[in-house]
Amino acid sequence: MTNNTILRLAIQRKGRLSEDSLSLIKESGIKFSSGTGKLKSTAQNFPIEFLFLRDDDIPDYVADGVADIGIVGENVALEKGKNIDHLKKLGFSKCRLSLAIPKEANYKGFEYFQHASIATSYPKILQDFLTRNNIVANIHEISGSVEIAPSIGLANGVCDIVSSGSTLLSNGLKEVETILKSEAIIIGNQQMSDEKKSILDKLIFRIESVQRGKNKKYILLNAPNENLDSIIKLLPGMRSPTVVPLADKGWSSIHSVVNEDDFWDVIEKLRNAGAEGILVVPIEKMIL
Ligand code: PRT
Ligand code: ZN
Repeated sequence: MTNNTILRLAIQRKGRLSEDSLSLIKESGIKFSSGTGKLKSTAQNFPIEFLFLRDDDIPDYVADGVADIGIVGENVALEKGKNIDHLKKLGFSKCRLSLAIPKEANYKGFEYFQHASIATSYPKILQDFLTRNNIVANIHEISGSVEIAPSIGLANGVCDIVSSGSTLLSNGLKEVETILKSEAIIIGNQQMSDEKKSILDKLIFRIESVQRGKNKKYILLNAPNENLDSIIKLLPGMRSPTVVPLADKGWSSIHSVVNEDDFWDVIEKLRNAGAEGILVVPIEKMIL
């Protein structure tokens, strides 16, 4: 770097986003110390500084420029975020924001919520949703333990984050509408300098290389030459598979990259097409 510009990234200090946020940074080859209790840390080999904060505070800090970028759930970015850019989805901390009601209640549609009272920590997202669906309801904003509101008579329903659904179930509630599907995202300040933007581009390039590798596997296999054509058809590779002759005459080794999702399918077809000695290797990073 020719100047001293540093990008400030706000990360959740302790909670569901922390571990995956830190792993992503580490997998991107950025070294730093993150001892417990630290509020700030500077990377040793990349112009970036970390602020460790409560997730609810991150959108404001980013909007104000105290931090340049931050990692939060989309639910928090939408609820608390004003004047911030949503820059990149990160694929972890997936959950949904849903409406739920007592499990014995009869649900026929949104009308259930007409003039009802709903407890939530997400009044803004909920109000937008209700307005879009022409529902007038009474929103009770509470900051925690939203799921107990119906059983103590505070509300007819809740609007809360759901992951496995077991919290709703154990509180006698059933999920009836999904308002938002959420995952961790990078949010950004809208007035970043060009120097900061160029550091951000480098960071995102690294993150994308790591993410791409995560959904792929590198595979190596041996096959008799007469089966090469049919095997190559099964393997897309980055451009096309690499084929290397083996010392054993009439045999070749083939190297390629396959998608995690169609992996078992492809392996089965390869075996049927005469492939042997198949090795599967994780990919750390994938640069296109
Ligand atoms: O202390 P700080 O304010 O920083 O953290 P926090 O307690 O506000 O947030 P935290 O760490 O709980 O969650 C951070 C983010 O993780 C959320 O904003 C979501 O984007 C995401 N996330 C993913 C979740 C869940 N899964 C989740 N299951 N956030 C909360 N929950 C809670 C939910 O509120 C409910 O109480 O888990 C319960 C439901 O889980 P299931 O599996 O029983 O359905
Ligand atoms: Zn929070």
